[in-house]
Amino acid sequence: NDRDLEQTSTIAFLAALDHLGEKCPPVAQGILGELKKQRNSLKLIASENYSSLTTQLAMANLLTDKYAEGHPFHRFYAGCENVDSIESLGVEAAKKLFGAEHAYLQPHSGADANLVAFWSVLVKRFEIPEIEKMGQKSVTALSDEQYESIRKKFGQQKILGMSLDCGGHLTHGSRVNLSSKMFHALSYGVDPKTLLIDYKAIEALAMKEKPLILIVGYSAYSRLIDFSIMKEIAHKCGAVLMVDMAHFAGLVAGKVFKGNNNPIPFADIVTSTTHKTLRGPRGGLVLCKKEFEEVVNKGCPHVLGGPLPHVMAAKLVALQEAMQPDYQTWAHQVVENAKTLCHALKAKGVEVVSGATDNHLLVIDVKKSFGLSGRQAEKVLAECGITVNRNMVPFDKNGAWYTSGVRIGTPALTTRGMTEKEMAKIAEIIYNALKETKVADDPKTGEKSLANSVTSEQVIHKTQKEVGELLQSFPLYPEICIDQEMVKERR
Ligand code: DSN
Repeated sequence: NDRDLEQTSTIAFLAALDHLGEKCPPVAQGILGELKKQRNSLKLIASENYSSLTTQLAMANLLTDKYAEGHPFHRFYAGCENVDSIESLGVEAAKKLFGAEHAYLQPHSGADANLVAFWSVLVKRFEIPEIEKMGQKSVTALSDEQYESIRKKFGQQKILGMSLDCGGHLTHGSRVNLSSKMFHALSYGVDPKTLLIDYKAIEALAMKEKPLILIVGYSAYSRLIDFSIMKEIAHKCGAVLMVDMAHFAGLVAGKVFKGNNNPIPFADIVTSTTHKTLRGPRGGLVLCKKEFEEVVNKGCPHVLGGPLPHVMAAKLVALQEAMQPDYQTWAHQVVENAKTLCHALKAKGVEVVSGATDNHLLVIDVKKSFGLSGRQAEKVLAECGITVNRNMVPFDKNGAWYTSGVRIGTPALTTRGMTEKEMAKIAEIIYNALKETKVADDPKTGEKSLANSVTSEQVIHKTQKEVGELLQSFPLYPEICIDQEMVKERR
């Protein structure tokens, strides 16, 4: 049956491509170009994956035409029966998969999911009590003066999250993001010696600052987090515990992160993307305790535009896929692969930030290991057919543009079927390519450049060949035959 489904998906994919080739060739060519590019490179970007064709097709249809503001069975538009059905099934699937009390599938991204969470906490813990103190029932009943007095106090509320250079996310209070403008944003880092989360230091800061929200979660931290300790800290300082599990949602769903490493039982609100380890469509979701259900369901109009029914349909497909037993096997393999890659790189003397990995990613310090900036390492690896992204290391002196690190993740290649043997080979390929890369001088200043580097043609070709050989045994979307993909040029 799964096989039939896959074939149907493939036929539909090819038909769509053919149709687009006639109606809008640049789009068909872009899709085809991306397929070819992804087939021919080793995708090691920790936040990327390969969704199923079924997931992709659920997004590509007329559900996109429907407005459905509100939430299931409670809409501001007529004719939402089909969206109600899809969204409510998605909500139930998310609750079941993660063991959550409530789920909200409308956020368009992880950043949007975080905005929904922030605004829900502000409304629930700050705005509603203020309105009650004024003897009113709702925000719309306030006088202009009353409303203005509440509005002025919004920006005085505090959040405490992990800093960007230590592995946190932009939306957890970085100065370049709205989160630091909505809130008085404070951050915690990692221990400068071990580069591990320091629970005692977080507790001391949280007790001093008493934030409204304690944010836990990361984009570039490779070790386990004990959420029971974070819950205790939040409880002691009176904060709401919000966990952004965008990076590791698939490891929670796949039962790799259990007990104290599973945030769901401990956090008041959990946010996520749906396209990273969760392996679904590009989008976000929020899970929360009952207490926040009503306010989270008002994500639109609080901060979101109208829901995307076609993407929620794809989220339902992906959530159902994540409930299949082979998903758990896949999730465990993702972590085994990351550990193997990490050990193999360390064995060659490469400096791994925080010493090891317990999840799907690792950050290597390319400055300490190879004398390169992250940008230089990222560029040479891309030329060789290996896609990674440059990343700051804790307390990085090279800043966010050049960086001193490279983040490497295994979800996508695990979806392609690779296991420990291939990871050991990939570590060797990466090490050899970076070892042979030399920093160039900046043509303007004559000093060592952070942007330019030199790698011989010979090394690039050798590495490209090794990457090609490795990829041969792991075809991407093998059901899609390249001959059938040729898009007719229409003039
Ligand atoms: N851009 C994502 C990542 O790469 O981790 C986070 O939003």
